[in-house]
Amino acid sequence: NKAPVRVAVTGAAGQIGYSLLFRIASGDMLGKDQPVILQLLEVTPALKALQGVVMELRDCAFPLLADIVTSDDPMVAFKDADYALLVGAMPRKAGMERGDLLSANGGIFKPQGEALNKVASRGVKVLVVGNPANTNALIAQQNAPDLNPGQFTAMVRLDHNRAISQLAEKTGQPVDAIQNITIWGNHSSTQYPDLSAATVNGQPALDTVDREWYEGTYIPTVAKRGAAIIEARGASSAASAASAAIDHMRDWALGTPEGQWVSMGIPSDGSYGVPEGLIYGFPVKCSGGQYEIVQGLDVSDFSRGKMDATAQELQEERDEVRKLGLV
Ligand code: NAX
Repeated sequence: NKAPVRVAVTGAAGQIGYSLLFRIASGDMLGKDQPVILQLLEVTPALKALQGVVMELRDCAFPLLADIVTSDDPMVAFKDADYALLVGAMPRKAGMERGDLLSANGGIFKPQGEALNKVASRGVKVLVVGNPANTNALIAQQNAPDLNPGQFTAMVRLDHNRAISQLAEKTGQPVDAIQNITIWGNHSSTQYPDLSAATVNGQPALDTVDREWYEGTYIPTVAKRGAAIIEARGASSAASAASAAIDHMRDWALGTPEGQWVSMGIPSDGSYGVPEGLIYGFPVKCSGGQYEIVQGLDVSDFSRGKMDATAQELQEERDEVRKLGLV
């Protein structure tokens, strides 16, 4: 029997948490042979609701769920954590400027980065889901100087999965016929869902769909899917976001399938001309618990423009949080 690993989740009493925790505890994230200890962080007023979620988790009698810890203190919730899923964040409210949003989230992700730095396992894998995810990941990373910057990642996997499903629907093919889509850049409307290297049943995707649909319909549909879900459901994506978080962590920990890649928001090493240090969506392959950027892909002028625009937005966010003294 494997020893349990510690999985910290913030915002655990929220909507995404309500889908995510049950999937982690059932073994969907780290495998059906890997026991887990859940370490759940919430703000003080949400601890009672969190207790209700804990009751339900216990009521599932998951064989892999070794223990549950709850706290409103990141120093407790992140203690010895092997994985940390940072879901709790301050959402944008009507009339909020980008600076206000980044400053409110700085108040969350700076202390959480500091706590991870002090008490998490030295090999902790961190996924930031809470928006603005890329820049929140940057804030946490910059406040954790004793950890490797590469241990901090942001979620663009929901966008990646949406991009697969939209193409599958258009071509009438099953989702597993589709491979090697990339989401470049920010988890925002400037993201670039790129089909240049994607295939449908091994054939180039861009030979099977027309260019006008790709540029005029596909890209904006994927990029604005979050807003379409809110419009239809009256609430933001939750189960699909949780599922994407599971996919991101599972692939990072256990590896991507041979010959395929996925999209992760990771610190840029300058690959593809993306300014170093930005937390930017890249195509990656994972094995042995490490990710590596897929190199050598062709970048057309169209792609270059899109990749630069989303990098530009991330640079502006970084400038803003620098001004605020958060990084
Ligand atoms: P909810 O508002 O339902 O839940 C968030 C929870 O976080 C609340 O229970 C709140 O009490 C808690 N929280 C707030 N500050 C905290 C802190 N300092 N420490 C611990 N917990 C704290 O939001 P939910 O729908 O679950 O979404 C969570 C975040 O995911 C939001 O920021 C949302 O924008 C973001 N999303 C990111 C996505 C992505 O693809 N990267 C997609 C889905 C989602 O929109």
